[in-house]
Amino acid sequence: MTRAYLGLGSNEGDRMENLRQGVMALKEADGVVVVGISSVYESEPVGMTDQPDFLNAVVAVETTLDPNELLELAFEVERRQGRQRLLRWGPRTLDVDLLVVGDVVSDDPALTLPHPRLNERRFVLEPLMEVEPELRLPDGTPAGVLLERLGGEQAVWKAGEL
Ligand code: X6L
Ligand code: MG
Ligand code: MG
Repeated sequence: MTRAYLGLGSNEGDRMENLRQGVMALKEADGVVVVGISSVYESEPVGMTDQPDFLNAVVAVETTLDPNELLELAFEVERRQGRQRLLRWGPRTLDVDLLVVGDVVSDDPALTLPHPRLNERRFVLEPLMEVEPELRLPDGTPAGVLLERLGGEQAVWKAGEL
């Protein structure tokens, strides 16, 4: 079994419902047991700023899937929630990102682990720290140190529970 952390995001349609359906789909998937769910956090969009605000959450799972199988599952869950890929950083009903998968380190462009921009994103680190305050990345860096290193530029606020 491998512990993995998945980042969920939505800024299109019924955002809370999209996150709930995403978590339900993960709970129903073979080879995955959901062991932790963060609160839901709201924040302004990063990257492409002219789009609706996001809701984000982090889910911890125990899985027998390998990273590529987990990525396929993430795409399938997005697709089931009606995600269309029109613009790279554009609005989405549901985004499911692999943040950390066990101690896997990979620079494969199709699946970089840990997630390459994890340490720049408060909307990922806040819920990640809530669900696993003691988490260390494969290189030993505590996730809490990454959060402390972030400036206060991006506001992220709690918006509910799944
Ligand atoms: C310069 C260039 C600075 C690009 C930042 C940051 C690009 C984040 C993409 C960037 C840059 C992203 C979410 C979001 C997106 C989300 C919130 C992305 C991919 N996803 N904003 N923006 N939550 N709040 O889930 O993360 S697009
Ligand atoms: Mg994302
Ligand atoms: Mg994604």
